[in-house]
Order: sequence, then structure tokens, then C-alpha cells
Amino acid sequence: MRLLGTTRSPYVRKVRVFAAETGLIDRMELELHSVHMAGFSPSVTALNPLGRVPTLVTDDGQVFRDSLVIGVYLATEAGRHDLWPADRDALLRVMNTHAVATGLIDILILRLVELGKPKDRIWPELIDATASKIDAVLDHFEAGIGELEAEGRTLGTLSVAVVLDYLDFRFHDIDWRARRERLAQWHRTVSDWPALRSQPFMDASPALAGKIR
Ligand SMILES: N[C@@H](CCC(=O)N[C@@H](CS)C(=O)NCC(=O)O)C(=O)O
Repeated sequence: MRLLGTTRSPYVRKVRVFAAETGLIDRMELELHSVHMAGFSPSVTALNPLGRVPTLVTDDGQVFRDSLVIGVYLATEAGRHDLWPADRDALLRVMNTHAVATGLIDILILRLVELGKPKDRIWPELIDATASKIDAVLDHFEAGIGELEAEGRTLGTLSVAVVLDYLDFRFHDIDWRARRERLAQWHRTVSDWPALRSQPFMDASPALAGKIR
């Protein structure tokens, strides 16, 4: 399998973590492609009209174009119904957890992109709105920590761990642990999960360090 991506994208890291968790990482080759909203990579666009990573090409030529779609493919391929349950209610819980975690990634990327603009083009109201939403999502996780614990290891909770790691990776100015001791403790515990440990964020290209790619 070929995974088109980067080592600094949170969406790609979700997939790398899912692949490690399912044991399919050894069958996957990470092909580095730097992409950006304001540009595109012809080799990514040839496979994914959105021009986005992660994009996965399976050994039998199927192409999957979103981190959740790839995650479901990997979990079902590996027969891991604990990660992506067959039971309807359990599945809806995992999907909800996943949606909030990945929605937070979307908000963080939006914030990075906005902050990357020349100062006179930054929209301050948007920066403020992202700050409120980041707080609200983190408070939501803190309040629902019992549910995260009960859910165990799923595509949802792995995504929560990835977005918390992403805050540590890119947002040193956001002290997300303050006032959220239970979430911080949960994060410390899950950070020991082998799939998360084995697939860290990396900024491989010093020239691009800190850029949103
Ligand atoms: N919903 C997609 C989002 C993927 C995404 O936005 N990836 C970013 C990299 S961090 C990207 O490719 N951005 C380039 C673009 O949007 O043109 C997923 O979960 O895989």
C-alpha cells in the first residue's frame, strides 16, 4: 500500500497511528508529498481531486481519500471491530468522538492558515472564534472523560490523542492542560499506547519547519 502524506499532517498521523494499531503499517509505504491549500501537488491531485493528503492506494489499486475512510478500510481489513464497532450504538459513539476530534483538527488548521497570512490580512474575529472553539472542544473532552475512558481504544479515541499531540506539536502558546487535569491524565495514559508512540509527529524538512503542510 502507498500512503501519500507528510510526517507533520495531523490527518496523516491519524492514518499512520491506525495503521500501526491494526498491524498493517509494515505493508504501507509513506510517500512524502508536501501539499498546501494555496497550491497543489500534481501527483496527489492525479489520485485525489481534492489535492489532499492522506491518500491511500491499496495493493489492488483502490484509492481512499480521507483519514476516516482510510481508517475504516484498515480496521475492517484487519478485522478490528473494537476500533470500528459493528454494533450500531457503539459505532455512533465512536463516530461522534471521531467527529469532534477531527473537527478540532480542522479548526486548528484554519487557525494556523489564518495566522500564517501577512498581518494586515489576518481576520482577528476568526482567530478569536477559533480560540473559543478550541476551548469549547477541550472542555467537552474534559467533561466527558468518563466516556472517553469507557470507549477504550477506537478510531475515535486515537483521533483525540492525535489532536492533543498536535496541540503540543504546533501550539505551544495554548496551555490546554490548565484547568483540565483529567484530560491531561487521560492523555498521559494513552500516550503509552504503542501505536501512538511508534508514529510521532516529525518536521522532517527544516526549511519548512513550522509551515502548514
Ligand atoms: N478530511 C480530510 C482532510 C485532509 C486535509 O485537509 N489534509 C491537509 C494536510 S494537513 C491537506 O491536504 N491540505 C491541502 C489542501 O487542502 O489543499 C482527512 O481527514 O483526511
